Amino acid sequence: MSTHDSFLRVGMVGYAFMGAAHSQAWRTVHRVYDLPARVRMALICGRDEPKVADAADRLGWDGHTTDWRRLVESDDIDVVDICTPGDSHCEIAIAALAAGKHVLCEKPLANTVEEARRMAAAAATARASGVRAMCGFNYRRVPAVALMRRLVADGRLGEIRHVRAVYLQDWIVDPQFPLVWRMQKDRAGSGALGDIGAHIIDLTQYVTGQLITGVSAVTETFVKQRPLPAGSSGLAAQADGDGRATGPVTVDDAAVFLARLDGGALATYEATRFATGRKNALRVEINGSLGSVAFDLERLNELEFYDASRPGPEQGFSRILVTEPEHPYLSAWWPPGHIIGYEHSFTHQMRDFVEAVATGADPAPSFTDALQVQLVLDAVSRSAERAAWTEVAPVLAELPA
Ligand code: SOE
Repeated sequence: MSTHDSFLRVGMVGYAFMGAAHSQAWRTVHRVYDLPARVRMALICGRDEPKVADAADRLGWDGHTTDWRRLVESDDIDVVDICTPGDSHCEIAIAALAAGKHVLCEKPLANTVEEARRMAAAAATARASGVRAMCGFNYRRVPAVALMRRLVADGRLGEIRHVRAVYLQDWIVDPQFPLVWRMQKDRAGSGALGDIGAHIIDLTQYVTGQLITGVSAVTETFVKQRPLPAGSSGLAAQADGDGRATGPVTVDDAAVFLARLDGGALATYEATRFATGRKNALRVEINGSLGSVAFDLERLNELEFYDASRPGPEQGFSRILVTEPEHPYLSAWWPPGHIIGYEHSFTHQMRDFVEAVATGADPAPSFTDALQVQLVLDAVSRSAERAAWTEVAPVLAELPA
């Protein structure tokens, strides 16, 4: 176990939305759960010195740096947490693993299959010396999602026939919303597909235990040119009718696809940033031969369950309030009925990661699991380009022997 005086010393790269969410979880996790190692928030890294100094102070980090290489090579760091845009995941993760640091990397794992493959290979090599790597698909750790998985694994749904998953946001409906990094292919890899589609791909595969084998997809970029963000450089600029500098949106705004899963289920997926009025609506419904479950992230303390084995007159969807101590992750929180929120999924993620690292177990999802999601994303993009059914390459073929 690579802990120091039973402390795991964390260095985090990035301090925006995900950096803040991860910081909140690192601050909390060993105070909520009884863990084999406590967490020390040692070092935070960002490119802008005054901003990263402020972030360190605000988010509770002991020190800050503008040099991620210094962070990954430091003898005083055990874990590197990567919360940067996708274009730097591969380089930072591979350097950190080579330096013997355990790595937690935000989703999607990388911007391309080629990068994800190199990351998974580096993680496999590092694992031989006890170094662990995990990808941050935090929604796996929502208690109601973990309960769905348990119900499926216990056979309560029988044979799974249908998976219906959507992830709907609306934050760029306004065409004047600026061309931030999430709309640039070289920074983000893809748009709604990789950012939020990746979540529903991972979540549905996790819950059903089935992998996507092929897809038929359409994608669309509804607003093709947007105003440049203040202070941006390096983007190919044009001018709009009012003389403001604009640049091209190089990713999808929405991706819709159907899929086959290897256990025989049929699935449909929709990921969009143009669902006006829908802020962060991740919804999943799964129908099996013996029952169904339905989950909505905007009501994350609840799970709808239809149990077809109940007597006819009693049948119907029931609403489980997922706040009991027997429910996944909840024994350490509040008394039943005292609900939790979005940030708890990250605390649960850190709990599982710290436990795995400190006890020498493999955390999940591994980089190989995340590579498999990347292969699905890639198949979706290629299917949309070719307007044709596209098989998902098997993940093992992607890894070196
Ligand atoms: C995008 O808007 C985003 O912040 C994703 O990047 C996160 O992964 C998702 O949890 C919420 O939406």
